Amino acid sequence: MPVLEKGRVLLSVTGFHPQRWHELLSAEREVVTEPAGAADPSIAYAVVWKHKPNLLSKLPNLRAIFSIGAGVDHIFNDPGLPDVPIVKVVADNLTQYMTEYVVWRVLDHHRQGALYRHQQQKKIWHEPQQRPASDISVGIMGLGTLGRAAASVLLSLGFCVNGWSRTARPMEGVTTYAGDNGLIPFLNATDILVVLLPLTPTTQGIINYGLIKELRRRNGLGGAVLINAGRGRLQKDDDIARALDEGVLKEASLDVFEVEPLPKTSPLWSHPKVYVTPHAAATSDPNHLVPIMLAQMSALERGEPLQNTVDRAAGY
Ligand code: NDP
Ligand code: OXD
Repeated sequence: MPVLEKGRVLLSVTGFHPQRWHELLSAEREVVTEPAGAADPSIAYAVVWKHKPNLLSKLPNLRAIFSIGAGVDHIFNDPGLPDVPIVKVVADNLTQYMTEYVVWRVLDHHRQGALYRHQQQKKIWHEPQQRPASDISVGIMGLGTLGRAAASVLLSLGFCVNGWSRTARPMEGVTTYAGDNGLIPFLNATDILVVLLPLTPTTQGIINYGLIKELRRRNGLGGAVLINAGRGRLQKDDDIARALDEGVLKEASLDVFEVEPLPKTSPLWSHPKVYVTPHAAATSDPNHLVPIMLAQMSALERGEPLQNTVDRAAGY
């Protein structure tokens, strides 16, 4: 016996065409893309990606906001955000995509992919020295859902793995560090830095020149490496370019940028030490995610609690 009436869904996205999300949500629920009037009382749920500011505060019966992505910074950009639960994406296939991206980029740097691409272009037949994965420490900044999944595959490949989180997050086989006091020791013990942090007021701009300088530069890799698949505004694009040019960083793989799409004028596009992907590390697949959202709406209406809600004070 439901304790709440079946609610309608507002689908509000910018930056891509939401047709497939609309079709799949409509299989079970009435879906609207614009509220009817200022205060549409029929809408119980909002499914959003970069929705229009102050849109949701006008909905008097809103029960929950569902983010289309694992990151929820786009929701906190709304100055009129209503005080209802926010649900983030936690889904096996998105986690798998991110693990693939992280392992792909770590292996490419570890196995000197950039050097081989250069050698092939120049038709150079030369075998550089190979080192075991156990010589390399990969440090994962953000040991949450995505960070832990990537850490366990990297461990199985033989890498040493460090993790840094806001609160203590022990993980077998991983050397973990937490909070402000743990940051410098974590960086000093890390050769390849993988950033999987959420963007919050605390983490904005954290990947800057000063932080990069703290990374370990041992013989193994021939220099520190940065991989950012978290959010672009965690990093200072110019500081990364400077660190690369000065040799403070050997190489970088960047999936996210301060401004997206990355402006054509950015030197990162053509930097020989940078591997650019267009915010594509882990895509949100509606075929996989909409059934999870619909199940959560039905569960709420049966009186069950929502899963994977955001801690509003922490901002993620
Ligand atoms: P989680 O919320 O599960 O994990 C976040 C981790 O970051 C936690 O370990 C958390 O610490 C840590 N953290 C947060 N704030 C701080 C801080 N101030 N200092 C230290 N550690 C901090 O998030 P997910 O793993 O699901 O996702 C991570 C991010 O990945 C998303 O927010 C999104 O921005 C990005 N993303 C990017 C995609 C892409 O395609 N490029 C796709 C999907 C996600 P604690 O464990 O103590 O809470
Ligand atoms: C996400 C993303 O947050 O795609 O899921 O960036």
